[in-house]
Amino acid sequence: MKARFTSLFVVWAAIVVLPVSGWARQDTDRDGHRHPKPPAAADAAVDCGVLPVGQLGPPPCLQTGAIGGPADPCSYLAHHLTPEEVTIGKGGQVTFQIHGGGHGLAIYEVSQKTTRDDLGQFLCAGPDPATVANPDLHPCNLSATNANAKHVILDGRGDVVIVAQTNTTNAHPDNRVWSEQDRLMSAGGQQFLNGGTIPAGPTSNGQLVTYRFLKTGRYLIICMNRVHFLNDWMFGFVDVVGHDRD
Ligand SMILES: [Cu+2]
Repeated sequence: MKARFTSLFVVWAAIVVLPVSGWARQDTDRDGHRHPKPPAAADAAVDCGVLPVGQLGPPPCLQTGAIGGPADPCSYLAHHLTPEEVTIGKGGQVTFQIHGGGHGLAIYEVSQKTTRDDLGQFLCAGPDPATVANPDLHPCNLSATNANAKHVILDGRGDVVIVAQTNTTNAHPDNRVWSEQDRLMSAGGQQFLNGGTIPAGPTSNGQLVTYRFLKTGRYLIICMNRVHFLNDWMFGFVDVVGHDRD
Protein backbone atom coordinates (compact mmCIF):
# COMPACT_ATOMS: atom_id res chain seq x y z
CA MET A 1 0.00 0.00 0.00
CA LYS A 2 2.83 2.34 0.88
CA ALA A 3 4.57 1.64 -2.44
CA ARG A 4 1.33 2.34 -4.30
CA PHE A 5 0.91 5.63 -2.46
CA THR A 6 4.47 6.61 -3.31
CA SER A 7 3.98 5.97 -7.01
CA LEU A 8 0.70 7.87 -6.98
CA PHE A 9 2.49 10.77 -5.35
CA VAL A 10 5.17 10.75 -8.05
CA VAL A 11 2.51 10.87 -10.78
CA TRP A 12 0.71 13.70 -8.98
CA ALA A 13 3.94 15.62 -8.60
CA ALA A 14 4.76 15.21 -12.28
CA ILE A 15 1.35 16.53 -13.29
CA VAL A 16 0.93 19.34 -10.78
CA VAL A 17 4.31 20.51 -9.57
CA LEU A 18 6.64 20.26 -12.55
CA PRO A 19 4.62 22.41 -14.96
CA VAL A 20 4.66 25.16 -12.36
CA SER A 21 8.41 25.02 -11.99
CA GLY A 22 10.67 23.66 -14.73
CA TRP A 23 8.28 23.02 -17.59
CA ALA A 24 6.54 26.34 -17.19
CA ARG A 25 9.67 28.14 -18.33
CA GLN A 26 8.65 27.46 -21.90
CA ASP A 27 6.09 29.03 -24.17
CA THR A 28 4.36 27.53 -27.19
CA ASP A 29 3.75 29.66 -30.27
CA ARG A 30 0.88 29.33 -32.74
CA ASP A 31 2.78 26.75 -34.75
CA GLY A 32 3.33 24.57 -31.72
CA HIS A 33 7.01 25.44 -31.38
CA ARG A 34 8.32 25.76 -27.88
CA HIS A 35 10.49 28.71 -26.90
CA PRO A 36 12.18 29.54 -23.63
CA LYS A 37 10.36 32.21 -21.71
CA PRO A 38 12.08 35.59 -21.38
CA PRO A 39 13.61 36.50 -18.05
CA ALA A 40 11.21 37.66 -15.38
CA ALA A 41 10.10 41.28 -15.63
CA ALA A 42 12.80 43.64 -14.49
CA ASP A 43 12.25 47.16 -13.27
CA ALA A 44 14.23 50.22 -14.32
CA ALA A 45 14.89 53.75 -13.10
CA VAL A 46 15.20 56.84 -15.28
CA ASP A 47 16.32 60.30 -14.19
CA CYS A 48 14.41 63.14 -15.85
CA GLY A 49 16.32 66.40 -16.05
CA VAL A 50 19.30 67.58 -14.09
CA LEU A 51 19.61 69.57 -10.87
CA PRO A 52 22.41 72.04 -11.63
CA VAL A 53 24.93 72.21 -8.83
CA GLY A 54 27.22 74.60 -10.72
CA GLN A 55 27.65 76.25 -14.09
CA LEU A 56 26.56 74.07 -17.00
CA GLY A 57 29.61 75.19 -18.96
CA PRO A 58 31.88 78.18 -19.68
CA PRO A 59 30.38 81.51 -20.87
CA PRO A 60 27.99 82.15 -22.54
CA CYS A 61 26.51 79.68 -20.05
CA LEU A 62 25.34 81.63 -17.02
CA GLN A 63 28.05 81.72 -14.36
CA THR A 64 25.82 83.10 -11.60
CA GLY A 65 22.14 83.59 -10.92
CA ALA A 66 19.47 81.28 -12.30
CA ILE A 67 21.80 78.62 -13.67
CA GLY A 68 19.84 76.12 -15.72
CA GLY A 69 16.81 78.40 -15.78
CA PRO A 70 14.90 79.55 -18.84
CA ALA A 71 17.36 82.41 -19.52
CA ASP A 72 20.48 80.26 -19.31
CA PRO A 73 21.68 79.55 -22.90
CA CYS A 74 23.03 76.24 -21.62
CA SER A 75 19.83 75.08 -19.96
CA TYR A 76 19.30 72.65 -22.85
CA LEU A 77 22.14 70.61 -21.38
CA ALA A 78 19.91 69.80 -18.41
CA HIS A 79 16.92 68.75 -20.52
CA HIS A 80 17.43 65.05 -21.06
CA LEU A 81 16.59 61.63 -19.65
CA THR A 82 19.28 59.40 -18.14
CA PRO A 83 19.50 56.82 -19.55
CA GLU A 84 17.77 57.83 -22.74
CA GLU A 85 16.74 54.26 -23.42
CA VAL A 86 15.99 51.30 -21.11
CA THR A 87 14.76 47.76 -21.70
CA ILE A 88 12.51 45.93 -19.25
CA GLY A 89 10.52 42.71 -19.22
CA LYS A 90 6.78 42.82 -19.82
CA GLY A 91 5.03 43.66 -16.57
CA GLY A 92 8.03 45.57 -15.27
CA GLN A 93 7.87 49.03 -13.77
CA VAL A 94 9.86 52.14 -14.63
CA THR A 95 10.34 54.78 -11.95
CA PHE A 96 11.00 58.24 -13.32
CA GLN A 97 12.66 60.63 -10.89
CA ILE A 98 12.43 64.37 -11.54
CA HIS A 99 15.49 66.61 -11.24
CA GLY A 100 15.52 70.36 -11.65
CA GLY A 101 12.33 72.21 -12.44
CA GLY A 102 9.59 72.61 -14.97
CA HIS A 103 9.03 69.11 -16.25
CA GLY A 104 6.00 67.04 -17.21
CA LEU A 105 5.85 63.44 -18.39
CA ALA A 106 3.79 61.67 -21.01
CA ILE A 107 4.06 58.20 -22.56
CA TYR A 108 3.12 57.02 -26.06
CA GLU A 109 3.62 53.72 -27.87
CA VAL A 110 5.63 54.00 -31.08
CA SER A 111 6.78 51.61 -33.79
CA GLN A 112 9.89 49.53 -33.21
CA LYS A 113 11.61 51.41 -36.02
CA THR A 114 11.38 54.76 -34.28
CA THR A 115 14.81 56.30 -33.67
CA ARG A 116 15.85 59.28 -31.63
CA ASP A 117 17.35 61.12 -34.59
CA ASP A 118 14.31 60.58 -36.83
CA LEU A 119 11.83 61.68 -34.19
CA GLY A 120 13.91 64.70 -33.24
CA GLN A 121 13.65 66.10 -36.75
CA PHE A 122 9.94 66.77 -36.12
CA LEU A 123 10.86 68.82 -33.05
CA CYS A 124 13.90 70.89 -33.98
CA ALA A 125 15.48 69.83 -37.27
CA GLY A 126 19.22 69.38 -37.07
CA PRO A 127 21.66 67.67 -34.78
CA ASP A 128 20.67 66.06 -31.49
CA PRO A 129 21.04 68.91 -28.95
CA ALA A 130 22.62 66.37 -26.59
CA THR A 131 25.59 66.29 -28.97
CA VAL A 132 25.94 70.09 -29.28
CA ALA A 133 28.48 71.51 -26.84
CA ASN A 134 28.36 75.12 -28.04
CA PRO A 135 24.95 76.70 -27.30
CA ASP A 136 25.32 78.99 -30.32
CA LEU A 137 25.19 75.90 -32.55
CA HIS A 138 21.90 74.58 -31.12
CA PRO A 139 19.48 75.67 -33.86
CA CYS A 140 16.43 76.05 -31.57
CA ASN A 141 18.11 77.22 -28.38
CA LEU A 142 15.69 79.31 -26.31
CA SER A 143 13.52 79.73 -29.41
CA ALA A 144 10.01 80.78 -28.40
CA THR A 145 9.02 80.62 -32.06
CA ASN A 146 9.85 76.93 -32.35
CA ALA A 147 8.53 76.02 -28.93
CA ASN A 148 5.17 77.70 -29.57
CA ALA A 149 4.68 76.42 -33.11
CA LYS A 150 2.52 73.47 -34.13
CA HIS A 151 4.45 70.21 -34.52
CA VAL A 152 3.07 66.97 -35.94
CA ILE A 153 5.31 64.12 -34.80
CA LEU A 154 5.43 60.79 -36.62
CA ASP A 155 6.97 57.51 -35.54
CA GLY A 156 9.20 55.21 -37.60
CA ARG A 157 6.17 53.71 -39.38
CA GLY A 158 4.84 57.12 -40.42
CA ASP A 159 1.94 57.13 -37.95
CA VAL A 160 1.06 60.34 -36.15
CA VAL A 161 1.96 59.93 -32.49
CA ILE A 162 1.80 63.48 -31.11
CA VAL A 163 0.23 66.70 -32.32
CA ALA A 164 1.58 69.69 -30.41
CA GLN A 165 -0.92 72.42 -31.21
CA THR A 166 0.14 76.03 -31.63
CA ASN A 167 0.51 77.74 -28.27
CA THR A 168 -1.81 80.70 -28.72
CA THR A 169 -3.08 81.20 -25.18
CA ASN A 170 -0.04 80.25 -23.10
CA ALA A 171 -2.56 78.60 -20.77
CA HIS A 172 -3.59 74.99 -20.28
CA PRO A 173 -3.58 72.99 -22.48
CA ASP A 174 -1.73 75.09 -25.08
CA ASN A 175 1.22 75.73 -22.83
CA ARG A 176 2.23 72.06 -22.81
CA VAL A 177 2.72 69.36 -25.39
CA TRP A 178 -0.81 68.19 -24.71
CA SER A 179 -1.74 65.48 -27.19
CA GLU A 180 -4.36 63.19 -25.72
CA GLN A 181 -5.03 60.75 -28.56
CA ASP A 182 -2.97 57.58 -28.04
CA ARG A 183 -1.39 58.98 -24.89
CA LEU A 184 -1.04 56.32 -22.19
CA MET A 185 -0.44 58.63 -19.26
CA SER A 186 0.64 62.12 -18.34
CA ALA A 187 1.77 63.90 -15.19
CA GLY A 188 2.62 67.54 -14.64
CA GLY A 189 0.02 69.19 -16.86
CA GLN A 190 -1.20 72.31 -15.11
CA GLN A 191 1.49 72.23 -12.44
CA PHE A 192 4.97 71.16 -13.42
CA LEU A 193 6.81 68.26 -11.80
CA ASN A 194 9.84 69.37 -9.85
CA GLY A 195 12.96 67.78 -8.48
CA GLY A 196 14.33 67.78 -4.99
CA THR A 197 17.41 69.28 -3.39
CA ILE A 198 19.85 66.43 -4.06
CA PRO A 199 21.14 65.61 -7.58
CA ALA A 200 20.54 62.23 -9.17
CA GLY A 201 21.98 59.41 -7.07
CA PRO A 202 21.09 57.01 -4.30
CA THR A 203 19.94 59.74 -1.90
CA SER A 204 18.21 61.96 -4.46
CA ASN A 205 14.79 63.21 -3.39
CA GLY A 206 12.96 64.33 -6.54
CA GLN A 207 9.33 63.62 -7.28
CA LEU A 208 8.70 60.09 -8.50
CA VAL A 209 6.38 59.00 -11.29
CA THR A 210 5.96 55.27 -11.89
CA TYR A 211 4.43 53.36 -14.77
CA ARG A 212 4.04 49.60 -15.15
CA PHE A 213 4.27 48.41 -18.74
CA LEU A 214 1.81 45.56 -19.28
CA LYS A 215 2.36 45.09 -23.02
CA THR A 216 5.46 44.53 -25.08
CA GLY A 217 6.52 47.28 -27.47
CA ARG A 218 8.54 50.44 -27.82
CA TYR A 219 7.42 53.44 -25.81
CA LEU A 220 8.25 57.12 -26.16
CA ILE A 221 8.70 59.09 -22.94
CA ILE A 222 8.48 62.86 -23.37
CA CYS A 223 8.73 65.95 -21.23
CA MET A 224 5.58 67.99 -21.87
CA ASN A 225 7.41 71.28 -21.32
CA ARG A 226 7.29 72.76 -24.84
CA VAL A 227 10.79 74.24 -24.63
CA HIS A 228 12.29 71.06 -23.22
CA PHE A 229 10.69 68.72 -25.76
CA LEU A 230 10.32 70.77 -28.94
CA ASN A 231 13.54 72.77 -28.69
CA ASP A 232 15.84 70.51 -26.69
CA TRP A 233 14.67 66.95 -27.55
CA MET A 234 13.86 65.97 -23.96
CA PHE A 235 12.61 62.46 -24.62
CA GLY A 236 13.66 58.84 -24.32
CA PHE A 237 12.43 55.31 -24.93
CA VAL A 238 11.39 52.26 -22.92
CA ASP A 239 11.54 48.92 -24.73
CA VAL A 240 9.34 46.22 -23.20
CA VAL A 241 10.24 42.65 -24.19
CA GLY A 242 8.51 39.33 -23.66
CA HIS A 243 5.67 37.28 -25.09
CA ASP A 244 2.32 38.96 -25.60
CA ARG A 245 0.47 35.68 -25.01
CA ASP A 246 1.71 35.37 -21.42
CU1 LIG B 1 11.49 68.86 -18.94
